[in-house]
Formats: sequence, C-alpha cells, structure tokens
Amino acid sequence: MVARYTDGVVGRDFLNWSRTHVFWRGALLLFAATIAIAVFARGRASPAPPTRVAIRVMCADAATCSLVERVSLDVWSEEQGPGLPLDVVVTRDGLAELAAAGIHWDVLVADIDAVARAEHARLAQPVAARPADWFAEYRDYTAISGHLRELAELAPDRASMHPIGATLEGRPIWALRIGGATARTPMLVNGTQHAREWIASMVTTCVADRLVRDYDRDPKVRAFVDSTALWVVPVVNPDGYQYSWSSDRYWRKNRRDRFGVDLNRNFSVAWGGAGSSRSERSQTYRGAYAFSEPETAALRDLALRERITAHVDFHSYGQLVLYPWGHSNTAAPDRAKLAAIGDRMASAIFAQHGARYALQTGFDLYAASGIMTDWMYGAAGALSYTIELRPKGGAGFVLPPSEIRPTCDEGLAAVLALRGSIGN
Ligand code: 0X9
Ligand code: ZN
Repeated sequence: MVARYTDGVVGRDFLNWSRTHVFWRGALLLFAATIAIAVFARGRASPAPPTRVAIRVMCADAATCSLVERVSLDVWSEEQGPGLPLDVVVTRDGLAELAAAGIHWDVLVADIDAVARAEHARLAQPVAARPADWFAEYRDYTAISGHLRELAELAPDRASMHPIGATLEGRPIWALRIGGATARTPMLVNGTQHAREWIASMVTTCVADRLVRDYDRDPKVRAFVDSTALWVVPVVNPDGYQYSWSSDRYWRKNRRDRFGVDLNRNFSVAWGGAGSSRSERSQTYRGAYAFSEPETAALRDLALRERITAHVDFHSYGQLVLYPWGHSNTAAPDRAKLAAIGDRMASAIFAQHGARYALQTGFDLYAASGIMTDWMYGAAGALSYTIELRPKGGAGFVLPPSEIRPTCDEGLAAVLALRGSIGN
C-alpha cells in the first residue's frame, strides 16, 4: 500500500529507508560473521593444551626405556638405563599409550603447568607480602644481580663484581669474586647453565652470601676466604633464566635463535659425542660448534685466565655428586683422587641435614658429551664436579622455596669440603 504513495517524497524516503535498512542489515551480518570467524579461528588456533604429567617409570629393559622416551615430551631424570627410574613428562594420551603397553608408573607431578602457575602466582605477590629473608623465595636475574652488587658493596676488601661476558640478548653474565688480600687458590662455582634449575641460582648466590657475611663470625668461612680466590657465577644463562621466569618455566637451553643451545653440551672436550644432539629441537642440542655460545666462551675465558684449580657446576635435580668423565667409561687419570674428594663432599652434605647425595662418574649415570665438568678437568686441569641438588625426585624443578636454605647449607658444605681437600 505504501507504494501507492510512492510518488514524490514518500517514495524517495522509502527508497532511502530501504537502502539504509539493507546497509545496516549487511553490516550487522558482516559483524556477526566476523565474530563467528574470530571465535572459530581462536578455538582452532589455541585449543586447550593437554595436561602434562611428570611420571617415574622403572623401565625394566631397553625396549621399555625407549618406548617411554618416544612417548615422552621431555626427559627430566638424571639416571637413564634399564633397571633405573626414568622421569619423563607425558600427556594423558601418552599415559594411555604406556598403559596399553603394560607399563607401570608413579606420578611425580600430576599437572606440571598447574604447579608452574601456582608458583608464578606466589611470585607475583606484592613485595610487602613476601618473606623478609631474601633466601626464603626464588629470585629473578635482576634481583640476583642486585644481591651480588650488595655483597660487593658490603665487603669491598673481600668481594667484587665483574661481568665475564654478555648474552645474545645483551645481558651481562655476572661473577662475584670473593677472596681476601692473601687469597691464592683459584676456584670456580657456577649455577644455572640450565634455565629451569632455579635452585642452582639460589644456592650459588647463597654460598656467596654466606662467605661474605659470615667472615667475622665463622672461622671456617674466614679460613676459606683468606686462602681462596673464589669466582661465583650464579646465573650462567641469564637469557634462558629470564625466559623461564616470563614464558616457559621448563625451558632448559639458552635462547639462540629461539630454539636454544644446551650450554652443557657446548664445551670442547668430546664435543659432538654420545649424549648430545645435532638437532636444534633437541633438549641436548650441542650448538653449531664447540664454544659457539657466548655463555660457554665466557666460562672458558674466565677459567683459563684465572687458572682455576677446583670447580663445582651446580644443577638440579637428583641429589648427586658427579665427577669425570661424563662422556666416556674410561677412567679419568685422577679417578681415585676425584672419587675420594667427592666422597668427602657427599659426607659433608649428609652432615648438614641427612640428605643423601650419591657419588658416581657422570658416565655411570648416562653418557653426556661436551659438558663443562669434562672440559674443566680435561682442558683447564681443575678438579671438577657436577652437583645435582635437591630434590631426589618428587617436585622436580619446582622445588618449594622452604628448601632453598637447607640446600644452600649442602652446597656450601660441598664447596668447603672440596677446598679442604686440595691444599694450597
Ligand atoms: O645432562 C646434564 O647436562 C646434567 N644433568 S641435568 O639434568 N641437570 O641436565 C648432568 C651431566 C652430568 N654428566 C653426565 N651425566 N655424563
Ligand atoms: Zn642441569
């Protein structure tokens, strides 16, 4: 009927209305379609990630071990081989595959990402809510660097801070040199070649803290500091460490081209051998060539320049004291001496809180080539140890912060026992 009045103004109005209506209807449809596509695309691009479970398998034979490793997303354990417990991370689908193969497991961490989220939330608390004791909580690279600077300012006659190199992302690799005017015997202690092993940064920083602060009240500390030029590098891998704080709690390597290099496969003694990978995606990727990474080159230059004679490379986890060789089952020329000193270190650790750290060669654990301890011993001539800190299993890399102090006692005891075993 309206058409009857379509001549003139009414008709044009209707036409205008009609065009406007069509336009808005189109726009509305377009908007709805865009939303639908966005929702759909979002759903497809990021489906809920599968739950990742850390489990321990007693793999009875080589076939079982290799099936478990094939199904796993990541291998966490130190000890590898038939008859040994193997800690791996799997999805729930992976668990179904293991169950179908008749393999039994114990759950170490039911949801490793939930554990990391809980830790992240705890660390995000306002400063006021944090414990007063600096070692009652984990600290990031900036806080650790600040703490080392504080120690240097506290005792400038016995402690000084030095950059020993810079990372690919431009962060300084900091060392604290501790030693009085008469200090001679050069030692090196470092932590966190592997980013996710946060307890190693805390223990090395805490060892430095104890040596600086307890100088006047602990005669053992005073004797150590008066006779030793100790270089402490708590965070060898600052880029990886920060990445493990900001983005991926379980990141291990440095941040070379985002895939990363395993620094503890990048040293030149036996570089490229068994227990290291040529694949960039691997957790044990050894890099393009020995010392291709600024972090390993910095440690090499420091060790050679200072003629380091004794060394501890702190890692986690497993509670182990490991000595060379790591890449070969041939006995190191100083095997008996290395084992005797290692035994004293393990006993000194036990005397702190009754924690058992097993002593063995790195190779007896599993073959690993291009590692720092083999280079420090084989090329730099130092008595060198890898210490795998707490825990023995259980929590894995996300260790409760209440364990920082006791683990620090164990780290310090090991360093003092090593020093006490080597003369001047
Ligand atoms: O694999 C490593 O680099 C060290 N373990 S960790 O889980 N912290 O990554 C241990 C190296 C010790 N040496 C040998 N197993 N040969
Ligand atoms: Zn490690």
